[in-house]
Amino acid sequence: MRSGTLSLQLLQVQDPNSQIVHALQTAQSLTVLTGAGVSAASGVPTFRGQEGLWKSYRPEILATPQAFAKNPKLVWEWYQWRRTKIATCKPNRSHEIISKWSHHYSKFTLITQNVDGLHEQAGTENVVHLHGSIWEVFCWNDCQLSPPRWIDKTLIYSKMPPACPYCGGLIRPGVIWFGESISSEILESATRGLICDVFLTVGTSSIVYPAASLICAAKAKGAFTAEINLEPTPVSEQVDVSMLGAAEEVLPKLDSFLVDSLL
Ligand code: BV8
Repeated sequence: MRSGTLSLQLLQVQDPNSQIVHALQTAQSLTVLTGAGVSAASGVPTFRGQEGLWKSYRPEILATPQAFAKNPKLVWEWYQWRRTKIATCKPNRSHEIISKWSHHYSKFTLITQNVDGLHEQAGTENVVHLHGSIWEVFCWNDCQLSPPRWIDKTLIYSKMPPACPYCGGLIRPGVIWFGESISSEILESATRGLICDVFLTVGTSSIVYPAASLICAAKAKGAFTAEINLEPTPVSEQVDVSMLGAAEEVLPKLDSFLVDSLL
């Protein structure tokens, strides 16, 4: 990215008359897509950052059905470690601002790749969980006695890997792994969110599909598109405005310019 545009990007957030502020002030409908960068300030490790979760593991080792079939205990140890870490985390200013905006716009959609549940904890309306929830499980054998999925907030299982209470087989985390399809219901909910005045992507590396394709799909349908990230991503050159900065600093700044119009 050219240095000139970098300073321009930062100006977008300082200038109450910038394109992004005008777009948010005049929009009737807003869709936000979030990734791990939104939860970073809450203490939830990101996937690909310096301290990223993937740094110690490769996705194909842990986040695939094949990995689980091969070594369910290792995969559950990783998810159990993440659950115990996430259980101590609280929503941060990013979650709070997105929640506030979710109650303001007449049509609001939050599409999140995050599985930590912090958006719901912050009271956000209309959350689409593209990659599922770390606080849900379902039977690995899809046994007839068990529901499709259920909430299970156990932090330390007495037996690893944990057993299905309905059939005695295994349970698995209720998330979408690499190579697994996202349900048509969830994809339809996300697709409905593409029809919006503003599509804002926050804190995602934009390399995991189909999530990474959404902002350009929204732009093709006429949305004003903007990105907030600490660093450029593969979509930075394609969106209308790419703002470089920490979400927990940029979102409150943008909100401060909107406060009159949001009242
Ligand atoms: C599928 C599990 C059909 C839950 C995860 C094209 C089309 C369709 C599929 C593909 C395709 N090309 C390739 C594929 C296959 C694959 C894929 O995308 N691979 C990638 C690696 C190329 N996609 C799939 O398999 C998907 N399934 O499409 O089904 C199909 C089926 C078979 C074959 C083909 C297609 C399923 C993908 C879901 C995978 N599951 N997680 C869990 O355990 O958590 S993905 C994992 O990465 C997380 O869910 C996470 O959400 C996701 C993306 O990561 P980010 O959230 O972006 O986090 P990351 O650390 O990468 O980045 C953080 C960013 O925040 C950074 O940019 C950083 O700079 C920034 N940041 C940090 N701090 C801050 C900040 N920004 C602002 N402020 C801060 N403070």
